[in-house]
Formats: sequence, structure tokens, C-alpha cells
Amino acid sequence: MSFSEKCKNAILSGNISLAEELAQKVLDEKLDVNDAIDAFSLSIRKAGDLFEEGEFFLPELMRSAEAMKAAMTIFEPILMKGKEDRSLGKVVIGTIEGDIHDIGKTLVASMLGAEGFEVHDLGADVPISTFIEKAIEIDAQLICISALLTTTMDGQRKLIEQLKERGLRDKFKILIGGAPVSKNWVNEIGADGSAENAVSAVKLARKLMNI
Ligand code: B12
Repeated sequence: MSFSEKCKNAILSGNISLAEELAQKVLDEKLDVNDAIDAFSLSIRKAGDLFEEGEFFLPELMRSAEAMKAAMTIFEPILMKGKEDRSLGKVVIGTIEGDIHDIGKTLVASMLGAEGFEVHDLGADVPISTFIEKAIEIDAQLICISALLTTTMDGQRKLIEQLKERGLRDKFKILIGGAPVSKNWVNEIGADGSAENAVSAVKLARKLMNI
């Protein structure tokens, strides 16, 4: 069985210890962490598809998510390692209010941190005002807003609107992301960009900061 198939089995069966074992194997055998994250990400999305098709119910989706998080926790120190001694800029990141999905957001935060950004991760279900106050407080250059639900992505628009109302829009670059986010949505709400995964998010963050 290939590594991706093993990941899929671990995530779809919600087997936390197997997911951890596979992630640890990647580190022990010095395999490519990004490839492994891709394999796990495909697997958790498959769990989402099964949920949508009615094959999975919420408890099963939750168990799959627990297994996914357990694997990502093992990768976190590796993702954070390296370049933390320099700061490319200050970033505020979080998942917007009403939305508890945090796996993708945490990956983006870890990779931005590894790249050398100073990352302030506000967690999930974060009120719009908290994003704005934190960004002002730390004098951030970049605000990253994650939303995984079609119902919560409107929070990304509202956050930008509130910045405009307060005359603060030009003070920050704004990156948005999450599965339902499209280029059209970026244009519609006037964000500075979006990225489909953590690696592209880092590239785009660098570009926006002219690094
Ligand atoms: C895992 C999961 C859960 C877990 C979340 C656990 C956790 N701690 O995060 C649990 C089981 C708790 C859950 C709950 C729910 N979920 Co859910 N969930 C998922 C699932 C299967 C995977 C999400 C995920 O972790 N993907 C893996 C990561 C690595 O990918 P990612 O999140 O997309 O992130 C990447 C990119 O998007 C990007 N990115 C992400 N954020 C950002 C931010 C920036 C700034 C940038 C640049 C890039 C970026 O980079 C990331 C890394 O590569 C998705 C299915 C899917 N296709 O997305 C459904 C999904 C999002 N969930 C869904 C639903 C409906 C729910 C519930 C409402 C279910 C319910 N009835 O209660 C609740 C939501 C409760 C709430 N208020 O938030 C629907 C949403 C449908 C819709 N159109 O809105 C989906 C699409 C499933 C489906 N197909 O029906 N869920």
C-alpha cells in the first residue's frame, strides 16, 4: 500500500495513533513533509466529500479531523523550525467568527512562521474586531483571514468593509483563504489575494511585502 493510501486509511477511519505513526515515519525517514501534508490534506477532503454525500456523519468527520490534527501536530515543530531569528513582517492570522475550522489556517500560520514572518495566530472563531484591534496593536503589515464555510466567508468581506470605514484599509495587506474562496471573491471584496495552500500563501505573502 502506498503512503498516500495509508494516510487515507488512517484519516478516513479516524485512527489517531496510525496517523501519528505515519507522520512520525515521515520525520524518522526524512521523507518530504510537504508531500506528506498534501497526502493528509487530500484524505481529510475526501472525508468532507463523504460527509457531503451522506456517507459520513458528523462524529465520523470529527474523528477524521482529530486524526488529521494529530498528524499535523507532529509536523508543527519541523514547519516552525529554521528562520525564526529574522522577521520578514508582522502577520495577524485567524479563522473568522462563526467558523471553527482551524487545520488549514494553522498550517498557513506555521509555514509563514517558518519562512520568517512574526505570526500572531488568533485561533478560530475570531471576531472581526479582534482581528482589527490586534493588527493595530502590533502594527501588522498583513492580515490573513481563513473561512471554510460559505456562510462565514462573508466575514472576510465585513472585515475589509470595517477597515475601510475606519480609514485603515491601506494600512494592511489582506490575504484570504479557505476552500470556498475564489479569485472572484477576492476581487468582489477587494482583498489583496488568496492562496489554495500554505506553500502558495507564503509565496504570495512575500510578494505582497515586496520580499
Ligand atoms: C475537517 C473538517 C471539519 C472539522 C474541523 C476540525 C478543525 N479543528 O478544523 C469538524 C468536524 C469540526 C467540522 C465541522 C463542521 N463542518 Co467541516 N469540514 C472539514 C473538512 C472535511 C476539511 C477541512 C480541512 O481541514 N481541510 C484540510 C486543510 C489542510 O485544508 P484547508 O482547510 O482548505 O486549508 C488550506 C487552504 O484552503 C488554504 N487556506 C486556508 N485558510 C487560509 C487562509 C489564508 C489567508 C490563505 C492565504 C490560505 C488559506 O491553505 C490551507 C493549507 O493548505 C471540510 C471539507 C473541505 N473540502 O474543505 C469540511 C467542510 C468545510 N465542513 C463543512 C460543514 C458543513 C461543517 C459543519 C457546519 C458541519 C455541521 N453540520 O455541524 C461544521 C462547522 C461548524 C462551524 N461553526 O465551524 C462543509 C462546508 C460546506 C459549505 N459550503 O459551507 C465542508 C466543505 C464539508 C462538506 N463537503 O460538506 N468540519
